[in-house]
Amino acid sequence: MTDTPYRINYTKNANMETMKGLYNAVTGNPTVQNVANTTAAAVGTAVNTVNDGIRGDIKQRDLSTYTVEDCQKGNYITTDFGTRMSDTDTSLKGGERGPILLEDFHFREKTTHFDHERIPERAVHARGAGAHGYFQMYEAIPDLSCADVFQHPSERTPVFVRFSTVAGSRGSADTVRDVRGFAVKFYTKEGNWDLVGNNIPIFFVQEAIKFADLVHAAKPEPHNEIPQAQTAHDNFWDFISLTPESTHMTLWTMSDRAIPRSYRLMQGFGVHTFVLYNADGKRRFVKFHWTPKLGSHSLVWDESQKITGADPDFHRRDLWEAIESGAYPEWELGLQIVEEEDEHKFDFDILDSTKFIPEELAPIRYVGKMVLNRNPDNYFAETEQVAFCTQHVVPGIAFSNDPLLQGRNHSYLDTQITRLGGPNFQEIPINKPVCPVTNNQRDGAHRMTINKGRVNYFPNRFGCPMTATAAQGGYVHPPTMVHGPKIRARGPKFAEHFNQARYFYNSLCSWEKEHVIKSYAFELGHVDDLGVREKMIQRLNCVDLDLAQKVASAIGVKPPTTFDGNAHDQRSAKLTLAGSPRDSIATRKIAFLIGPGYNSAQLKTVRAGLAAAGAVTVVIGPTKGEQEKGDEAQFTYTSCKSVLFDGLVLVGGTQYEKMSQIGEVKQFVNETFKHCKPIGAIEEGAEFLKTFGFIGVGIAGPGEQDVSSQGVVTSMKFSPSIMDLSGTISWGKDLHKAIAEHRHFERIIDPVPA
Ligand code: HDD
Repeated sequence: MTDTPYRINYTKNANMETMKGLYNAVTGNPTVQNVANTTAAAVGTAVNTVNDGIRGDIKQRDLSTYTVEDCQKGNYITTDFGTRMSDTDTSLKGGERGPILLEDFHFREKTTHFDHERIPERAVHARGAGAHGYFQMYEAIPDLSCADVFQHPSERTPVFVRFSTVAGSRGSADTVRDVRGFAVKFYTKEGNWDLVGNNIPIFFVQEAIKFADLVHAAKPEPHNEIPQAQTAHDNFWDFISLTPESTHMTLWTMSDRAIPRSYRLMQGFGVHTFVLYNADGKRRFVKFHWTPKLGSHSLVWDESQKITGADPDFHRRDLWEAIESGAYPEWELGLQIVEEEDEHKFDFDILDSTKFIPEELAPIRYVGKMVLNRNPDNYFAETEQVAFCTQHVVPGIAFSNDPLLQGRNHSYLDTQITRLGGPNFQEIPINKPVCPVTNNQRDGAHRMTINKGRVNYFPNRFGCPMTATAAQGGYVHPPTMVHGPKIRARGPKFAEHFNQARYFYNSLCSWEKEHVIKSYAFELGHVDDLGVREKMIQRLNCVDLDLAQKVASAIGVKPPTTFDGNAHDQRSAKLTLAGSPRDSIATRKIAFLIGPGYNSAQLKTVRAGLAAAGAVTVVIGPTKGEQEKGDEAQFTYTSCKSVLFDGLVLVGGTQYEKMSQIGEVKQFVNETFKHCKPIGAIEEGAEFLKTFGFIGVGIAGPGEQDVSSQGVVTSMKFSPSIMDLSGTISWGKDLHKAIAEHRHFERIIDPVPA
């Protein structure tokens, strides 16, 4: 690999020693080990030349010193300690048919390594996928925070992000109904900052001390370890029904937010109220928001259940493929700021993580963006070994007294010690900061650093390493008043649990409400204990009477007749997924189902038109590979399912009477419709679609105009300009709109068999 220059612009503590240390720590480059005779300016120039290419960032540079090229072609196979081996397939035996000898050091070493290759999976969030990228500010915000990561719009801070589900094991499916983890590690010049959030802005419990109970209840039941990666069981709802503060969170997890279409198409939230402080020590409260550029979109429940079988790696694959194809996922970082003096002005407590701060009360200011542009080289080394800790902060970012956050600050460091085998996990390449680590920590399992010298304590007669003042970039906890008796209690506003739950439910559009009702009906329908089901209906009846009644009727509980809560009508247009941007079809995956006689010109034209707008097109034919007119099919009717796509196109020419005899084809079309996805059809394709008799859907007939109805876009006349988006109307334009809409929930889908 060539020696790419990269950026270090360390202004805050810009003395020569720091520059040297920083440079050497990051590069490990012997040619610049001694820069003592060089001027600071020269070092600055040497390291300041920026290469913003994918592999040019400072963290990638650091990681590359540990990276070994693929397969090591041309090398001989060796033992772990370097001895070349003549045979790695046959063990050393006492005679061809005799016992294996203890002397076979190669067999023993290879097998012993294998025997110890697994580490404990994460206690929660075991299933995940990660990616590298960068964070960049739009403008500096020194008024809000002195953190260096927020000051330089011209610079890119490397990040590593890990998305995850919560409840399932490492090998569980991606698309289960669950909260999604959204953990971001910023490799800043002042050390690592970990923002360990979720895709839902609130949490189940108010106190960290309840986390173990929550997770025990959510995980598979202890006697038989069933069910995997789902909360549809007695123990979970038993806990929830007895924990009224959780009601609000379950409204979110029963909503479509818990079945995202993609990690790329979901929001992220820091959840807690954090604190930002500036160079003058002025503190403000902040909530962090990640908003995806392509909008927030979800699956439908029937579909997500089917994907768990059709492609358990659905989200992992989606993230990987998007990055490999150059369609880099992007989010904006938003800040919701609350002045310190306004801490108590809300009717909820901002320290209570079961509440969000409505945007109407504190608008979001978008200050930067995050782009993920590189897949990991090695899943285990990077995504599995990455260790996020909420307590990893940098000067300018601090904690509020949220008891959930305070407790998390203990738990994350603690868990890594078990998971990663000791206290030196900060030396694992993916966890290493890009700035120097200089302290008196020594020893412990797997210590990599060879610290020279006699001193491993402080103070010492050499005064090293020095403590840093705030002006020297030291973390000085912003002075904060702490008062009150030592007491196991919570603030008085923590006692109210249902107002925001109702606020959220009020804000949902009609199809979102219907999905929430069906989700509760599904989950509680798996609960055998009648007492638990009854208790849950009592909880829901503190949120909304109609919700409680409909769920009760579905789960064999007597529906309540009068509402038991505060019947307020507050709502926000910001909380419905229906309000998310719907103007792009970038990265949507569209299937083309073709059969004998298909029209190749139509196929090519429509594919090219969709691809030009950023969509991914996939051909499904009777056989894999080259088709009768030379087009390539990536899948066959039997090797893939409709649930893996965002929409379907049926071009003309195909002898659909033959296709209609094939069960998989009929299921494909029915399911696409049932899951409310866009369907485009031309000529014979439109006629074929008519045979399905979808209720209320208009379809173009012979000699008729193009028809776009409920996301079904049909035309009886193909023209080479059909995908021209510049005119006022065209089939292509309507198809584009239907795909951008993502789902068409106005359809009547109940009678559709699929
Ligand atoms: Fe947690 C992992 C997010 C509450 C204890 N948590 C973990 C991960 C995410 C979150 C995204 C996976 C990180 C990764 O990809 O490696 N957790 C949250 C959020 C919470 C939350 C948004 C509430 C606002 N967590 C929470 C509490 C505790 C924990 C209250 C303990 C008191 N979380 C853990 C953990 C994990 C973890 C057991 C498991 C693996 C790990 O930390 O590294 O320590």
